[in-house]
Amino acid sequence: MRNKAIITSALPYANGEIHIGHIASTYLPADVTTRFLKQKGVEAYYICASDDFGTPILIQSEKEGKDPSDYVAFWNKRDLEDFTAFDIKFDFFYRTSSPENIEFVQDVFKKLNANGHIYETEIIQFYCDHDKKFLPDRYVIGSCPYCKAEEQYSDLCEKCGRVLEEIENPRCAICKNPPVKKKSKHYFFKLKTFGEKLNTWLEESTNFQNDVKKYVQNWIKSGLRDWDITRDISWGVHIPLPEAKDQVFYGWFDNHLGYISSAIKFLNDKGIDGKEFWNSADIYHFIGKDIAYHHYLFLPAMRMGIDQEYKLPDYIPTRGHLTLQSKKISKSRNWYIGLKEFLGYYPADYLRFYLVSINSYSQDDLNFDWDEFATKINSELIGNVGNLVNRALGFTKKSFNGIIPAPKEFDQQDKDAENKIKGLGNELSGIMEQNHLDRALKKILAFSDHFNQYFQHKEPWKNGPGTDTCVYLTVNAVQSLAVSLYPFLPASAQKIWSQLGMKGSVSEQLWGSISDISIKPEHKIGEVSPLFSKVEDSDIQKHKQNLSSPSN
Ligand code: B3M
Ligand code: ZN
Repeated sequence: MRNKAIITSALPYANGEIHIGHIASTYLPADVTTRFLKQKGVEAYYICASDDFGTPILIQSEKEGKDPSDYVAFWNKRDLEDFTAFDIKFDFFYRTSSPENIEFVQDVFKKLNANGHIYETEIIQFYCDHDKKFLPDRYVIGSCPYCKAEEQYSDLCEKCGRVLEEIENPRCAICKNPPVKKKSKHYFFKLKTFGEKLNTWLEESTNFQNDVKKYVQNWIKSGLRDWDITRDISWGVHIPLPEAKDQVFYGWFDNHLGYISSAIKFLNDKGIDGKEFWNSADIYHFIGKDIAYHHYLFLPAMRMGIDQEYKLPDYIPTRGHLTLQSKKISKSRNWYIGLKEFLGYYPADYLRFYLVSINSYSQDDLNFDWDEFATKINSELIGNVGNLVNRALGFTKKSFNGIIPAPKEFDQQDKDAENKIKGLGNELSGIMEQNHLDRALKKILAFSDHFNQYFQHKEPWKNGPGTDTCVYLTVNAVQSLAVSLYPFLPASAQKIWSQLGMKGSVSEQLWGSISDISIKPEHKIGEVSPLFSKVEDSDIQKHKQNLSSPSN
């Protein structure tokens, strides 16, 4: 682990609201990790941006009669609002359509070209005589040649999931007239020639998940294809060559460069040498498994192609997809829950808690289930964590007027309890560094459970000889809980912190303080109130009903 880090997560397309599926695999794990690294004293920055270019965005903005730049500006703002409400705390949220990114992308292209990694070829493209437009990707609809499903886009059949060589009965998506074929000169990136280099890099990297590494290496073995990086549309980063001034780059050529250009802009504005920082930091790209190809092959190959002027990623944490009530999330079929909608029902921390706890560090898909959500919140978050905090602090308030008593003698149970506190920070640290966030959260729950039982055994309400030591240690355990829960549940951790009567913000506490017995006798705790409120079954039934409304 270096003492500097840049963390990114897959850039959201600027064409629709963020839903719970988006945050499970990338934004939440990246946010938890960044908060943790900051607590460890790493100079860490979480950088993200909206992904503004591409055919689907242009089509959608045209459908809504909006200028694409206004259209993406709207979603950029809205997405950031939703992320912020969910306590996803970017240090910087920018956009791939920024002047900095455009300039950077063009510069990278020129360097790749100068290094011999680009060539041009004439390809045949659909063209609409009526609209006077080339029709890439989603601009053509027709029938799938395999399963005959109608109204499919030319790049992919959503019915049978196959990638189409050539669609049947092609029609222009704008005017519905049949297109003609026309020649167009396209630029290709020589991905094929990077196979060996990529393979060696993967072989030597120790931080990648083994299963991902294996399937990426299999792709390399079965042969890589060069990438067509050109699109004949107006919305995108323009190709910086006089003969191609009306063409733009494919969205996957420019978007991941937005990680770098946004980070550099942010750092330079702070008065830090951005490039130097990038090259001396740990670089994390958090992604979902569907974009592994782009991040393990295309992205590193492009960085290699410009002599690694910007270093390759050290970590590419790759996670599976979220299903909803065991069904694939689909916006068009209205089978999804918008983040904003969810936050209208429950606090951010409920969803953060649930999603981290079901999300292993693997490609396995995970499932959002309303009943399981209610059970986890009620029995684990409230029944365990909420209970301990409220019990310990409520008792201190009631029986000690909120003043921490000095401990007396320690029996074996007290010594065990003290050792739990002293060991917690280290116990969690390694697992967090390996990105097993779900396991770390489980350990925190076990810690809390231990203290619930300890408190129960000691029966301090009987005011026997062990009472002072029990209260002293349990309140210190609550302090450990606040600091260790902070990356996962920032708002609740701050509440615990305030109820403990601690000054400042829990976010400023270093990780090492988890294992300090830092609350001393005579300390006065703050106002005590319940941290959470129960998830009601009647509400859960309503949420389920909402989902299965007739629009499905
Ligand atoms: N905008 C969204 C996705 O495919 C896409 C990610 C870009 S990351 C550079 O998940
Ligand atoms: Zn047309």
